[in-house]
Amino acid sequence: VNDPLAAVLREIVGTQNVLVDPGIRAAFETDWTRRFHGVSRCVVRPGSADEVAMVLRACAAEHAAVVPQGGNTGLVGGGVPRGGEVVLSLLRIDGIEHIDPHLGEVTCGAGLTLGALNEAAGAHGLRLGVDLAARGSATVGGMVATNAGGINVLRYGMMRSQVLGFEAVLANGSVIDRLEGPAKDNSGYDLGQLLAGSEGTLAVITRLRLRLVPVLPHSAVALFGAPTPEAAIDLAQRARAHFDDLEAAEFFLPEGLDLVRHHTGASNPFRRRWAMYVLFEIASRKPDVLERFAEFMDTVPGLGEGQMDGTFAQDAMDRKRLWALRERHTEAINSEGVPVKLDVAIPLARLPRFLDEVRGAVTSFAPSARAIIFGHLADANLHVNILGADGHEEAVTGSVLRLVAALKGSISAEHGIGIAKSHWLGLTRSPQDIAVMRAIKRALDPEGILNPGVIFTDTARPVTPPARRR
Ligand code: 2HG
Ligand code: ZN
Repeated sequence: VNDPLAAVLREIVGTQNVLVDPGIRAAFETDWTRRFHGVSRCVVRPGSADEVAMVLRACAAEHAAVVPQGGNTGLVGGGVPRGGEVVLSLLRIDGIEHIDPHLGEVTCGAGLTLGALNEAAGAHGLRLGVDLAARGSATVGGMVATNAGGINVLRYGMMRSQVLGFEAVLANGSVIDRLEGPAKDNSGYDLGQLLAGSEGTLAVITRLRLRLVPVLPHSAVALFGAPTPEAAIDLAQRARAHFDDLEAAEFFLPEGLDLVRHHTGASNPFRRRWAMYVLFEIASRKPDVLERFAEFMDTVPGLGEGQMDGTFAQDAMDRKRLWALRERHTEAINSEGVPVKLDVAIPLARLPRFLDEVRGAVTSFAPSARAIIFGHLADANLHVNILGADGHEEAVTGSVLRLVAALKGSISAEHGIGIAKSHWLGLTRSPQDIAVMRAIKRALDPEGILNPGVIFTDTARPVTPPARRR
């Protein structure tokens, strides 16, 4: 309470926007899974880029580390304190400044949630091209900072593809304003793309100009049960070739379906148990989506002959019901315990081999652990959630990530490195790669104030204890 830094911050943002009460801070200090948490020095909630700049200058003067935070929906520990940092919450910078319905663009604060953005954009028949299950809480600033992926990547790309302009504050308090001007701009380095996926280690994003896409009025969702992963992959390839308006191709496995059904009370859409479930969504301006799904089903070998099964949603409620089987995996898993969450991508052709070997990779270090696997089939992006690995978290993580590296995959497809994967960065990024990344980090944040320990383990440093000076 007598921390002199908190006193300085109060002068900048107002007393009510510096949170020191442990009970009030708690929501900012623990991640969604409960796996990552730490006590912060305080939580500061600036209301503008200028205030962010003053906050960062004040923190730099005290050598106080800062953890930028959006909606706190991250899954790799990159947005919560490790212990002793100032949490810089962007939630107050959440204004919608301008929506241009003709250009399909929005200018808004970094702390705006995806849900609130889509509600406002929806009035103009528009939405953000990135969508994800955490839409109610995830903020656009956090989504850019982590280059979020989600369920529509195959159609619209990841979050970096939506960035048309940005405003951000560097660790030394200087404001970079690249909000306006033509999106088509090759006059030097693209700093917005550098910040996308930088996980709060290079700058604090304060405002964004984002591309919007049309809300397509007609959509159809189908769920298939496939006898093998190979058959599921073949099905996904067929759907990609068949439809030019495929916007999601997701998968889950029978253990995950059981868990979601147990957690939500949903019924099983199929009579028998399949090795892999694949969910597709198409969306269009034209109304013939159901007919086209029916046509597609006619082209799938084995369907209707008992070798594969498929069902499609008849109305919006049905679509929601099918999507829930996929989207409610995360919460169903959380209700069973604190999972080790891995987010990997595997070259599509090696995916069956990965699925064969991953359980062995887990149980060899944690015999009673179980892996629930689901994700984005079109992106070959698998979410490997391990329950019951208590005490063996690091060993299990290493074991699975080494398998991923051996198969030439990615150890973090869309969630980022955070602190959860920082020890394993070298598995898939070369020393030369990492040297360039470190040089960039040093150039933008020479004092190592911003999110120390995230991405690179050894940028973590002892945090200066409060109360010196003055
Ligand atoms: C999803 O695809 C999210 O639903 C969360 O990326 C994945 O909980 C997870 O592991
Ligand atoms: Zn995902």
